[in-house]
Amino acid sequence: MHSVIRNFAGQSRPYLKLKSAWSSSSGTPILRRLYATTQLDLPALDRKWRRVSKRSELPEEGRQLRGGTGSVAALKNHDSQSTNNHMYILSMFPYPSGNLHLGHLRVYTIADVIARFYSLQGRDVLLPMGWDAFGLPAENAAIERGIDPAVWTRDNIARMKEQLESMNAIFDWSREFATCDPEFYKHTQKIFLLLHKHGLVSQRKATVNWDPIDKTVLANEQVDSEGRSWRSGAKIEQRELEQWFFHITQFKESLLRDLKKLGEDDAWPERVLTMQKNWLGRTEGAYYEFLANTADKGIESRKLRIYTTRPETIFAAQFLALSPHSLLVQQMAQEDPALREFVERVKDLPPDTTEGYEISYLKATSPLSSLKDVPEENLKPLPVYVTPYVRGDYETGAIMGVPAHDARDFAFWKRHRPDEPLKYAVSPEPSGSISSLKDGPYLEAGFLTPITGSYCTKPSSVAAKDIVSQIKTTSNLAESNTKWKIRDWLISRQRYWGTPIPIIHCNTCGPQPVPEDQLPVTLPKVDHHWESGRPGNPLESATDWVNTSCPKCHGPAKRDTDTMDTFVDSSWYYMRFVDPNNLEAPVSEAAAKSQLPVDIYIGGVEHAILHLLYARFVYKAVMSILYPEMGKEDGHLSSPLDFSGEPFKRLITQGMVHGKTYTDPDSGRFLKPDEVDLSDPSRPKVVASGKTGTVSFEKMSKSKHNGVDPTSFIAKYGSDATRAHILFQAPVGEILNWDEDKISGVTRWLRRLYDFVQTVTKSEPKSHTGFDGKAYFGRPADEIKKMNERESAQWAADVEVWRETQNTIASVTNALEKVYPLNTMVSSLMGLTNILVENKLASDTIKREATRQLIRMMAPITPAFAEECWSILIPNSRSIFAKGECSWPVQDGSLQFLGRSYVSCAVQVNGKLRCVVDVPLKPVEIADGGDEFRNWVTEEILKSPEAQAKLVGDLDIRKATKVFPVRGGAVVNYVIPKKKE
Ligand code: ANZ
Ligand code: ZN
Repeated sequence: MHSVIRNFAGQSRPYLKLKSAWSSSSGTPILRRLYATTQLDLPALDRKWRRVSKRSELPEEGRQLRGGTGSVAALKNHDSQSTNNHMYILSMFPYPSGNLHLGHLRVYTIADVIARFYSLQGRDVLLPMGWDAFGLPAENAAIERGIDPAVWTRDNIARMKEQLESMNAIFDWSREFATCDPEFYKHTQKIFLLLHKHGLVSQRKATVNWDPIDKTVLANEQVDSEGRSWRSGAKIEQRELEQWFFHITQFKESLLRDLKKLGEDDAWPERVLTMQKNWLGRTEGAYYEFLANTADKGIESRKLRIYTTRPETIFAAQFLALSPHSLLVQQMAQEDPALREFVERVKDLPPDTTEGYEISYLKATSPLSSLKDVPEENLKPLPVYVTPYVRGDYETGAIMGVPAHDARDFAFWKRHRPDEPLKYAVSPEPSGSISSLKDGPYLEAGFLTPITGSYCTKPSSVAAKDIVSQIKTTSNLAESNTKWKIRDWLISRQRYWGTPIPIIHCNTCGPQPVPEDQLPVTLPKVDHHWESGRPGNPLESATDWVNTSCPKCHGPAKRDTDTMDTFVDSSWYYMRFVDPNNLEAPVSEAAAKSQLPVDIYIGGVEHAILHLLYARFVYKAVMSILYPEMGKEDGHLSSPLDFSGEPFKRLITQGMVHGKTYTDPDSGRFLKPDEVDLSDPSRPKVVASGKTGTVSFEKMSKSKHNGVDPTSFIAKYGSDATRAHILFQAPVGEILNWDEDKISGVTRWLRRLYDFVQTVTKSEPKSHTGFDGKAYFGRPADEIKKMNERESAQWAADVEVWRETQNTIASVTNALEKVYPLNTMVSSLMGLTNILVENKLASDTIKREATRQLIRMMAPITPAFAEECWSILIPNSRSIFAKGECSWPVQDGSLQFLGRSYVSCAVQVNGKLRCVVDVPLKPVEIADGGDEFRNWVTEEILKSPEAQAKLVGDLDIRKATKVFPVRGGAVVNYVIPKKKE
């Protein structure tokens, strides 16, 4: 069949290529086949529908696509909507390196699929895109090639945007911005000043890596393991410089507290929550004072202060240990030559050493002795050791040794007191029984053991608090202490390509904020600097720019020449997308309240710590100042630090994309594409040696020659197949091993479905009338019975197809809601396609309706393909995505009628009716009338008690030599030869 090619805007364009019906052999064309087969040209389909959607977008939404910044007209779409219908989906915005890679393609595909899904569900979806455009690579390119970083960045953005467009996503480009746009960084500066005003920013001295050749500050990543600059090779110096800090530590309590909320309903991955928690690093520890007594040696008895993070284990303390560097040890060493010698020998040993020296004349009494009813055995004075595994520069330089609960203490104890039994204070058993504990340390928390007297059976954490507070009250020999690992965020960089810090330094008035009406402080042009290839921060030498007047006293003053860490830009960009053209504020109250926070945030797990923590902090800090009602259910905040709002409701972390890598089995060398012969894909041959190359999947990199260019891949296979391939190959959260060969499964699927769609339409009334599955399958029992008798095969097929359709709707919707199992969405859709295509018996109505549902479900993944099929199915439709035209399918309530229902089967033996029994509807996978069917139906008949009773002896249908099913199994006639007497 030669299908008529429908085309867009009257042009004749071969979206379907004709496979040559003529093939030439010995120069003479011969007619090989009567009909040409059609072939789906996916890339052409892409181009067609991208053009269509571009055209239809413009007049309708009134979009004025201005390059770079968004338009006010586009805003109305979102801003006027009620909050709860709004859905903000965001993928982490890219750094404009100039090249889109597969990691980008993967994350944006996921985002777009989810966005299209919610849009089909009638939600008002926001899917913006922008550029994280400040940062070092642009500056390095500038230094190396003498071009302005702004120009380099703009070029890259243009290139990447073009590449991005080929993936056919519904990004709202009207909101596009780059963080290096002055319109954007004006507000980055405003945020800086807002935080400054509220005491959340300050300047203080800090140590930085200084490159004395390039005269510049380096990030830690730019210093190699030998302490040399990655660029100049100079030995890095540590310098004390004035640096700007954001006081993230002030928000540490709420940053920790609110992780709980993010953990509900798996909104954020457990792994990310744990990393954030560890980064914040809250530990509740305590100081204990032990009493060191000495008989002789003339050292007065004195207090020994130790630090512990497991205060409840004090009951199991079996020794004290001091650092060789501690003051007490230094003092004692003067009187004790053996100790002096030991200290000299061991003081620089590594921290895993078990070397130790017992100070035999020193014994320590535990502060537990100040408590009543402490079991006697805990009050024996403890031996005191000196050992280098106790550091002199950490806390008090002294510890209590708990061999039963600490691995280092255990190793030490085993060496020095091998015969003394361990004392356990904590047990995994709620009863506190230690019977399950072997002769080794138990490192976890648990329940206190009987040796702890009245604390027995208490959980570790509770006991820890109680013991410390009890000792504190009775003797003041304990003090609780909470520590945090998180430090203030150093945001200043001695770099050009970043947001200038909006501060003016005046010798008289000190640092002054740049007045609001002078924002943004824009970066000066310093082309001469790039051209001259000079190192260092060009802002310092831009004298016209640096020299200014003090906003307060108007005397001569200088601008701050630092710029902000690019993490500052990405800590708030998601706020800007909901209000990209606001000149006054980073984001207006109305936009913030109706559209923030982000509903679904998608990105790489490499940002699990810093970016997400900074963004959470900046959101809390800025919103608690600007719109505090957003951070408390009842709208009242007792302190800004209590703000409970979070910027990202759900976080989806996608896995990496690994590339197919070929290695020479002899040398282990990575092979370039032209060094491998892939003519037999199952056996990659090393060209040079003829041996079979080793195949593995590795992180993509230039050195492994395993990179894949997404744009050329899309050009070859079309964006639809590429998108489906990406999703199909791995669950969203896991590593995706990119194997080009595997896309053939996807393209075959699309082709097959496309052919099927065309056969379905042929038999078709063209109007799109609603189909009511519940009424169709839930019709009265006697009618169903009649259907079964007349057309049981067709009815059974209808039931099967519709049941699969309904189940697919449920599983696909679920996969889209959960996001991580999107790979199963593709397989469900492929499964339904198979059932539809292979089912020859279903009625036209059901085939048509099921196909419509299937195409609607495919729309988020394969938008152009779905558009094309939809336009064939519903020729007068505007677009499968047009609001009101087509919504996301929901189950129609027919499933209750689609359980494998039974049909009555009249069983005849040798032409005579013997019984009528119920048998299930024939599953579609069993072909009608074949041997498989005969065996199946015989087994089903014999499951009925009536058949079992009647069909015995001569009537045993298992002995039949011939079986004739009639009307799809409504009647089955068995021929059983009579036994000869
Ligand atoms: C008793 C104990 C029992 C400990 C137990 C641990 C487990 P962080 O988390 O790194 O702060 N410690 C204290 N000061 C030390 C020093 N100067 N040099 C070496 N180790 C020192 O570690 C705190 C824990 O490290 C403290 O808690 C202490 O050992 C040890 F089952 O005290 B612990
Ligand atoms: Zn001044």
